Amino acid sequence: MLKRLSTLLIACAVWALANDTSVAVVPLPVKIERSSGHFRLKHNTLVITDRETMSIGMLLSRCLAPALGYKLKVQDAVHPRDNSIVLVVDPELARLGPEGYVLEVTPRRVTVHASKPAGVFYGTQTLRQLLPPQIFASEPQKGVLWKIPCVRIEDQPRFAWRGALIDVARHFMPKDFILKFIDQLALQKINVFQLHLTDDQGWRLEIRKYPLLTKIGSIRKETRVGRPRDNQGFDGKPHGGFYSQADVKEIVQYASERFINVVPEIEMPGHAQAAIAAYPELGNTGEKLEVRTDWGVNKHIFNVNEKTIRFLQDVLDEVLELFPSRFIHVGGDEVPTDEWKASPEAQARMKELGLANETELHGYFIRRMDQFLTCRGRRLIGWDEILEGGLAPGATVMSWRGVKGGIAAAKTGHDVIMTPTSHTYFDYSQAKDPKEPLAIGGFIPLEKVYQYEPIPPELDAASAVHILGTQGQLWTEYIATPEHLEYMAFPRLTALAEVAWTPAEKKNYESFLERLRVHAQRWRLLNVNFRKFSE
Ligand code: TNX
Repeated sequence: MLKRLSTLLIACAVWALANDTSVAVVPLPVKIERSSGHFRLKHNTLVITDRETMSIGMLLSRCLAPALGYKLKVQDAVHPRDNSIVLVVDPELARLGPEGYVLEVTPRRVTVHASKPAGVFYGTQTLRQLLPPQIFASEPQKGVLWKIPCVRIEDQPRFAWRGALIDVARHFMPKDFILKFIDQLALQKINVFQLHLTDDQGWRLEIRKYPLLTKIGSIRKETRVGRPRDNQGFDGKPHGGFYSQADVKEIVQYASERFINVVPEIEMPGHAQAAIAAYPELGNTGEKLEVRTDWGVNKHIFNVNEKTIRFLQDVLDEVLELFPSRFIHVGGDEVPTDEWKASPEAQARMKELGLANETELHGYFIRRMDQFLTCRGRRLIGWDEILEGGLAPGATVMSWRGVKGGIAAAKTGHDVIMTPTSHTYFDYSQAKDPKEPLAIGGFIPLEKVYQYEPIPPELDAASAVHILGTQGQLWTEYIATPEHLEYMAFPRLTALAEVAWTPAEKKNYESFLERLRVHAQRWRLLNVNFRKFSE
């Protein structure tokens, strides 16, 4: 009898803890120990930092202020005291890696310890999610007690690369929205933000040496309505926009304060029509092209002249000045070689270089960029097509056409980011409801993303270390506004954030949905247009 009663009690306690939405943290931390009681945040609670965590403390104070109605004082102090949030770097915690942290909440104080500032930052993101959801409101909340449940959380990410990509080339997204999106990435502990800056339909980055790239290349005269095969014609309205170098500096700075690395992508040798429209000598035919108005793979690509290679390296020089990222993405995907086949110049070049075919010429092109970037202390990334013409020695591969490319690259010792269309393309539709907005195709519902496992079973442990992580893609052919982009991104990107952060054996879809329901309250207050996920 007694035994049964105690089993029942334990079951109740487990149920209560499992359903304890006061600890609704996404992505799920590695270890949470809950104890009774809480810490109460008040107007005179101090944020105590060391020199390295000062800016993190100020950011925390700033982001809590709108809902609190007051700004917590931040002090660089040696001794912790009661009624404080203590943020400290502690080399003793090296076992948790550069992004891990320990967060302890007792009735007297909150402490975040980590071996590096990044870990402290992630501890503060967890802390925000331990507060009542109203903390995400943009104006002072009356009558809310700012209680933080007593916990000890020990946490660290599974993968080093937890990414999101926005294609700002097909549809430009304003800078202020990009900053808002970065806030969302930070909250979910995503640490890589890839900006797809150039494509056939638009060049979105100011390059001082070649002003026509944006003067001509950033505007297309109109856009295809619907999908090409539906033949609904064009909208007759110009579309444009680009980031000035000052905008980029602001974006990169804003992201770096949130421990997010912005990876720029400059597409070559395909997806190049906007650049060729600006500078026709970069093309193969001399034909005067417009910035492309249609979608789909395009036959107009860069030529392989030394002058064009120099041009692109000049562009990269400015890109390297703007983006401190060690990884620089050069695209490399979807390169039909018809123009190179038809071009006497390209054929002569192949002969001179002793290359057997156009695929090898593509490989040569990418290797030239790899050498250039490697000499400057950076690392080249490209889509998995870069494997086909002989992989450049320093290259990292984004495996998008399934996982085969990723497996092949990892087996030969190259680093890989897993970005397969099967699970990480958030431009694909998320429900079969006819009321869903038009999507490019595909079907990737929330649970499918959640169940994604980035390490393919084909890899042994030695090769698996080359899988740096995973990334969600938001291609924008059919996504014209920030609201629509948020709708496609959330909550699927949140599911992928948990895939990338939480140990596989700790993942649980039911628990995720439970926590997501609380997260939805945060999104409402933050004005994030997420898709409802009642399923
Ligand atoms: C393929 S992913 C592309 C993009 C498109 C996307 C649409 C990749 C490397 N290339 O150019 O926008 O499909 O889903």
